[in-house]
Amino acid sequence: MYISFGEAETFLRNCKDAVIITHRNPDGDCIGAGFGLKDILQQLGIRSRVVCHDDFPERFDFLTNVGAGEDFEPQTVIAVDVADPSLMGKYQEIYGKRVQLCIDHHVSNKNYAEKTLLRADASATCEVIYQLAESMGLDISRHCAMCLYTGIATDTGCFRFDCTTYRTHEAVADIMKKFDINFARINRYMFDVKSEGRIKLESMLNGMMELYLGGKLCIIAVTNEIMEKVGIDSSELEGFANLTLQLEKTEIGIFIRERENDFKCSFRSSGDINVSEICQQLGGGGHAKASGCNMAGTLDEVKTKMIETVREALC
Ligand SMILES: [Mn+2]
Repeated sequence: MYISFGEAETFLRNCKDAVIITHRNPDGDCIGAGFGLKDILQQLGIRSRVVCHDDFPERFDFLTNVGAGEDFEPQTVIAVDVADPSLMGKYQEIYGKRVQLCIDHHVSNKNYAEKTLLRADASATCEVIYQLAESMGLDISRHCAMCLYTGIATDTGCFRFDCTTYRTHEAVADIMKKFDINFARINRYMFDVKSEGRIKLESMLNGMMELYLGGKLCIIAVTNEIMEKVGIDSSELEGFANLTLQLEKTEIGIFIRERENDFKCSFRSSGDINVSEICQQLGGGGHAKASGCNMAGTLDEVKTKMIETVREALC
């Protein structure tokens, strides 16, 4: 059931001992939303714990160093930025069927929770949480402000992507007005600072771009072998997907990364093609301009399937 800000407020004010689930391959938005909501609950006198299938990458230490939360048997299950319970990884089995509240901004949200606060026009789940705090009349903490800023900045590619609206800027303007935070420093760590392995991989990138369908489709695939060679793990591949759209004629970019048992495929659209629809055909989902799906098989099989599906979508 989709709910309003008012209903979400009532839920939050009356909940107890909450576990907050983020998605696997955690990014700035789910980490910011998880830890930001934890702060808000704390303000309301409610204890909570943030969980994730994967470790939080080190560059988010400035948000996660408050600790994930106490150990307790949760009475409330909340998911943030999780469009589909399968994205919870190992937590799907434990909590997937009993999520009471989901806060999200993915148009492809599977409506799996008892109550869903969905704002598909929001740039980030952190923007939704900012609006929620506003409507609750809460003065958020400085740490919460850093969490929400980071989620909004990362999901908008530092306010460049299509999902950025005047409301996004208003939210961030308000945060900037109220808090003395080194935003430039956050941006530097989110967008500029890279590991040596990542720099090595980026220098290999030009040779790894594969063009199909007359250049309208660009695929970059990073295998475990390549990651091992340059010495990075998949948590450092954030932001790579956008590099598939650098060529002017490219309409769809797909960034494929190998995982243990399958391939994670991130789709980007530079124009009018809705990649969320393409990904939903492949069992995934996301946003119109940025979506993803997971595919099993060999890399060649996965690529063939991608090319065929995109070919049909381009017709
Ligand atoms: Mn998000």
